Amino acid sequence: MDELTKQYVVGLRNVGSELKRFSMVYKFALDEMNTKINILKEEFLHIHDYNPIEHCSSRLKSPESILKKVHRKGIEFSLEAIKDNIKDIAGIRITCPFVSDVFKISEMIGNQKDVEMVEVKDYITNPKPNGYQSLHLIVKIPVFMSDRVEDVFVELQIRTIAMDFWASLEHRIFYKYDKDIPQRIKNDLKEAALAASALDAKMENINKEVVMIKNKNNEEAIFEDTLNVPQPIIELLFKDVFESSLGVPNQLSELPVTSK
Ligand code: 0O2
Repeated sequence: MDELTKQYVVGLRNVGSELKRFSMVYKFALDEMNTKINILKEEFLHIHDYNPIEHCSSRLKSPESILKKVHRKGIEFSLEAIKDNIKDIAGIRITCPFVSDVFKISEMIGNQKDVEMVEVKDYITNPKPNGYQSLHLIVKIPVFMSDRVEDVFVELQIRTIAMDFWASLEHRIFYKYDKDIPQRIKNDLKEAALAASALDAKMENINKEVVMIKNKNNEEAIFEDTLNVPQPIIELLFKDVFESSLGVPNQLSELPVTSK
């Protein structure tokens, strides 16, 4: 191999290694963000006995897709410029049962000390003209490498199952289809988005009502359980409270206690 070819091969290897490291940083950012989301999910489930995340998936933008975006946005062709300007190389999609969960998750993520909220696009409050609904967040998180800390952008798309159903099918049917689509079809698509939104509102209301019924039943069950606690134990538990605050000992004997 002559000197020039050697230099060329070494140069290529360096570029390859740099690219590999570049994409690794985004993979680590995804790993880190996924861990954060899992912790939130498990803790929320533990405290509230409820899971606000139905599904979570992540992806790294393909090199082809990155290059297309570089071209489309007229970004300078360097790793530094790509890193600064393309903020959705690492992407996470979170699907939630209800609209309120979407905002709850967004708030919990935003409250994390090492997560910087860079951009919020609320297509739920303000849907896109075609009907698309979703909450998009661009966050910046630190990724700790062996020799440096990299601040990495991650795009989070948070939406309900109904919004995701519409978006996934619309994407399949003709998102980025650059030919003209008849207005009638566009209207139908928007109508479908409105139907999905109405379904979300209905399901959220049903859920609220059922939660209220469940809570009321729980309170009644706790009250009944309390009544079933043997009288000596209740007296023991509340003796000090009654004697000190009322100055009347043993008023509890009037409670309809059934000892088991
Ligand atoms: P892909 O193939 O899904 O990754 P920007 O990212 O800033 O250059 P934009 O459009 O301002 O472009 O960003 P925005 O509005 O946050 O949308 C980014 C992503 O949201 C898109 O990624 C889609 O995944 C999704 N999205 C936006 N609009 C629609 C829509 O009308 N229908 C569907 N199904 N998805 C949508 P990409 O990179 O464009 O595409």
